[in-house]
Amino acid sequence: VATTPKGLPYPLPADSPPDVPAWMESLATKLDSDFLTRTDANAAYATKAETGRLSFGANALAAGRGAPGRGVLGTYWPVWLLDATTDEGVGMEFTVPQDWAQIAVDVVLANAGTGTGNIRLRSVYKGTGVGDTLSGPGATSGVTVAAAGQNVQQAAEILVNHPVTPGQTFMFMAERLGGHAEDTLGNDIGVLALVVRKVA
Ligand SMILES: [Ca+2]
Repeated sequence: VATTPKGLPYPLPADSPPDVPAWMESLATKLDSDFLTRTDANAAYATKAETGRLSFGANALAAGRGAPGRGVLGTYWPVWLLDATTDEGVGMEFTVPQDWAQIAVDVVLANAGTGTGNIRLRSVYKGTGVGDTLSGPGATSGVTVAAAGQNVQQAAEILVNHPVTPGQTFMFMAERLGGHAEDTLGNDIGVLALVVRKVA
């Protein structure tokens, strides 16, 4: 059996006689144009998956609590430096996209010095709509992670499966609680980015 350019079995022998009915020819052509190959489907899915992620680099983040400063790690990488002994944070706002029901947030960071120990991180967040009064955080959550080596990139999920409302403005702050008992790394960390992921 012959096949069409996309591999669909062609309902005609390869050496079709010239008197093959026109409707059979047109049916074969239509089947081929409607046929979605696995390769095409995978390509379409990859494109859609990219719409499930919002990334905010250091330059898209603003100072929140404390007095965090800007810095550069590894000669070229712009970061926000968060202190070892006081509480400091950086963050942003974004509009929740349509069809997003739950999010997770990763903070992408690096140990900015030669010290070792743990980093206590906390997320502060709130969603509001037009007419709502801006106020303090509606919720917070914290996590402790081990610091990697100096200038080694690591990611920590600091918000897990949180429900959101499409169209709302969502405020998100990533804080390092330098004064927390579990925060034992004795030098700054550098925040490279916050990555918001759609999980549902
Ligand atoms: Ca500390």
